Amino acid sequence: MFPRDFAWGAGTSAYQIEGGWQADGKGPSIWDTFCHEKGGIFGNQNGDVTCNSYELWEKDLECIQQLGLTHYRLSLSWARLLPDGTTRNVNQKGVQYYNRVIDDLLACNVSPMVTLYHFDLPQAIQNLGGWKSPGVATLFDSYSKFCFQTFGDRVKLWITINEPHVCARLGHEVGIHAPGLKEKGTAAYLVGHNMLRAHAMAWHSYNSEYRATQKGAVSLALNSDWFEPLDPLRHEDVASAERDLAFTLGWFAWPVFITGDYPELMRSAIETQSKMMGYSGNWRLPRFLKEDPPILGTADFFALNYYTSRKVKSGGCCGQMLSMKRDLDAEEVLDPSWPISGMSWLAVVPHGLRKLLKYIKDVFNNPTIYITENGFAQVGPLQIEDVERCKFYRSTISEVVKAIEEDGVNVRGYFAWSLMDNFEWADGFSVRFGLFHVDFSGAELSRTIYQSGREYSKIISKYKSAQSGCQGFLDDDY
Ligand code: GBH
Repeated sequence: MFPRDFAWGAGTSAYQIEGGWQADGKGPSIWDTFCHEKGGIFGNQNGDVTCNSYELWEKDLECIQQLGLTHYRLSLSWARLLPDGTTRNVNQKGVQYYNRVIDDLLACNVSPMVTLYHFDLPQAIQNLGGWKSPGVATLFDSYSKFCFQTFGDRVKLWITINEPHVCARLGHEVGIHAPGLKEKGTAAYLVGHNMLRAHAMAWHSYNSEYRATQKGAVSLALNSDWFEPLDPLRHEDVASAERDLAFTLGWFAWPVFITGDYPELMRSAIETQSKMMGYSGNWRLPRFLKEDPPILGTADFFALNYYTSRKVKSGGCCGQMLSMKRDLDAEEVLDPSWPISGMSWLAVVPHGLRKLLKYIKDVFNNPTIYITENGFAQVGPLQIEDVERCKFYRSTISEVVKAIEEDGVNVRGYFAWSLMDNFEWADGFSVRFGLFHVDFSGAELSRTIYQSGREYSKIISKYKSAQSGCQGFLDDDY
């Protein structure tokens, strides 16, 4: 059974849904630049308009109400609020927009969970070096304080940074996300480091300046697959799976939840590769300095984005150059029994979520966990009757029930990704994650509920009525 105050939510992010990329004084972000200049996005698409939530927020609110959500997770566009990234210039129109969203949600009895940063750095800050530059942490801290000050009387759940792993790796190592850098084996570690410093500064600011009056909670959202050894009897596979967990979840979760520093496994793997390539010492994975804000303990809950699982075996690397892949020295494969959703990376493995939750409980000292993202993609011909996705949500949520009831994991919320179809980064509009379909070919951008939206809404209302002691719960099957 779910705890009484369990959060039933759905999520979106600013660049993926808002549009209005130049409206009312918004500054450009690295995603505006990346889509307009670098190409590489499916069909040359961009988020200039996307769901146009900047103008159509009421439509989103109707969707939220139709689902019966208790929580809605959205992100703020830093450059909409602070066009040049600094608090020297505040865009009041941006403040008004988010005030309205937050007030409308609360008026409908929906609690906002607000992410400060979901991939869309103000271009002005990129021009100063972006996340590679240590100074970004101070700018992020000022932006965060501005948001706590402006919205924190009403927002009680905060995520500082969404998926530092994805920003670092896809943005600075692989280059398929903004800002599109491919500085293999170096930049991602620096970016991850500055993201942790930025997060920690913001958490400390909240802790010392706002917590007493605002009484909210702050964390960062970490994405991880569940990794397990291809052959559990092979020592190399077991070690590779452990390394993969350390490089994905551990990279950020160890510093914040266990030691204040990176996993030893990660440090030694990087050092080994540096040496093999003829470099001395561990110069790629930075160390936290005395001047840095302490990282340990800077999360009031554990926010997990889970999508899929991998089997891992040793080896599989790769060329004569430094790279994260080389450092990781592990090969990820799919189990043939796992169905694939619309996207090749997204194998459907609901039981992997249960295992990952148990792992987090055991390794990171039994934290309160919010599943801040989880979802299923549709590609190809539109199916409003999306039976596979209905099954996906049912079985995923039943795995969460098992994690709570049988493994004693302290899960406090579940956020489906996403409220509606939106701009799926490098995949543009070719991939649909929504509980609502959005008609991007029509001027109205009309939202239509998928069958999976109805299904999720039924699940929510069953659990809600069970919690309030109504009859009729016992004969349901999830
Ligand atoms: C989330 O990240 C994002 O937070 C969200 O904005 C997005 O819409 C959602 O996923 C759906 O994609 O190296 O090319 O094989 C999810 C974590 C990690 C999933 C990287 C894709 C591998 C892509 N992502 N992963 S690739």
